[in-house]
Amino acid sequence: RHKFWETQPVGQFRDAADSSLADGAIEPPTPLSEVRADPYPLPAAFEWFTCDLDDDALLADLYALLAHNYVEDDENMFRFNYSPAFLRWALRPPSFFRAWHIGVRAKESKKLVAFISGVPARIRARDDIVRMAEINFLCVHKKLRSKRLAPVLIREVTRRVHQENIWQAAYTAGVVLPTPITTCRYWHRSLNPKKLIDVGFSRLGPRMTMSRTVRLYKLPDAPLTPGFRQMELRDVAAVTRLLRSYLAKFVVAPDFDEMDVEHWLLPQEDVVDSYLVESPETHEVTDFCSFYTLPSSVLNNANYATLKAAYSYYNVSTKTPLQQLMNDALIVAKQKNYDVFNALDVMENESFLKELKFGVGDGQLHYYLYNYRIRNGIKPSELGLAVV
Ligand code: NHW
Ligand code: EN5
Repeated sequence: RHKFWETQPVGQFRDAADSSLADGAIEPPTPLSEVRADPYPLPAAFEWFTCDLDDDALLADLYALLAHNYVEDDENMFRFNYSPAFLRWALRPPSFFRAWHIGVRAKESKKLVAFISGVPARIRARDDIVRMAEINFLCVHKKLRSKRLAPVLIREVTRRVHQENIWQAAYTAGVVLPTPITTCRYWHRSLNPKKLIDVGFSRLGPRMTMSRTVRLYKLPDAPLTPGFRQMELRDVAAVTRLLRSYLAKFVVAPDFDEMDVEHWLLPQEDVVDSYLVESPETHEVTDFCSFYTLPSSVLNNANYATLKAAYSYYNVSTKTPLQQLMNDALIVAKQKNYDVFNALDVMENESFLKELKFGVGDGQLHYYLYNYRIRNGIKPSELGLAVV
């Protein structure tokens, strides 16, 4: 049934009943000298191409490949539209490897037709901190689908990860593969309900009028919590401390240091936004929230080309109730003209979704580990890892 995935060191559906299988690596590392030295063969018309994201022209090509061929919802009404600045941010965290930004081009035209990427991360599973690759942006041009190109891309990124002596990976997908460690639901909070209804992202509820709907989702003009402000460079140490102690509660979570926090959480316009609460009395940083910006193209709509979406990222509350903190996040997102605020049911998000008028979406996000078993999986609320 899964001709490719059956050959890979991932939890197989048939292993579920086998209680002799322990948590941790599924297969041991091999000596680096045994890692295949040359790239996997591609069909003759194509060639491998390591992408240099410093190069604006290449970045524009990658942007275009994804904007036209990346993930759509199940009814093909919307397609993720990651911005060039976002792609640079997502693909160049501390200690990234250029060799893990892998393109496939047509030999003749040099047109970019497929892509896969990895970035390094330290991820903790229970009490085991593991060097991993986070794999993302797997994309094959629509005209080259169903030709078994994806397994070649996956084998090639695996080879290049192995060359760095890294043997595990984390990834997410909207499709079911062998075997998710957990399955999350998307929730959506309307900020601009009229536009969302006009583009078919949401519907007018039963017995609701447009004006009642607009009133239902109305938010204050400015955040309510005293001391709520944007995160700055000088906050990196305090935010790292807050986040590290918070993420310790989850079964699977990243092991962030200050360099990671500076990269992943310091605000960058239209890429990532982070806010914190600095106590007006003690000047202590007590709470933190963040979201990233991922617009979607609206396919086949005469009035609108894009939907501006914010995605909940990492949030930590120690003094301000999480619900109040996230309400302030909704308020600033509304001020910044986002149409919708999305969140998964990971971490403690269940505690505010219903109260803050999020509604459940039709999409799911499955989380996976490569060459690492977590018996019986975990609940979304035990997951402390957010990926872009
Ligand atoms: S999930 C987003 C993936 N991208 C999209 O959905 C974009 C639109 N779709 C496409 O571009 C985030 C194509 O449909 C793709 C498949 C390229 C998805 N993950 O070439 P074939 C990520 O980027 C399997 C993994 O004929 P295609 C995470 C499928 O099950 N596998 O299909 C990426 C089948 O295998 P099976 C996927 O439609 C994580 C085989 O591919 C998959 O032309 C990657 C069919 O290939 C998916 N999303 O191209 C894994 N979708 O065994 C990383 C399909 O069932 C693993 N497949 O026969 C770790 C590696 C590093 C390890 C380091 C130690
Ligand atoms: C790797 N980082 O399906 C990610 N999105 O619910 C790759 N639905 O936007 C994998 N179908 O429910 C990504 N509106 C997997 C997700 C792929 C994209 C996807 C879903 C998530 C989505 C929307 C639009 C549906 C359009 C028709 C949806 C309902 C919102 C409504 C708002 C008001 C209150 C009730 C809910």
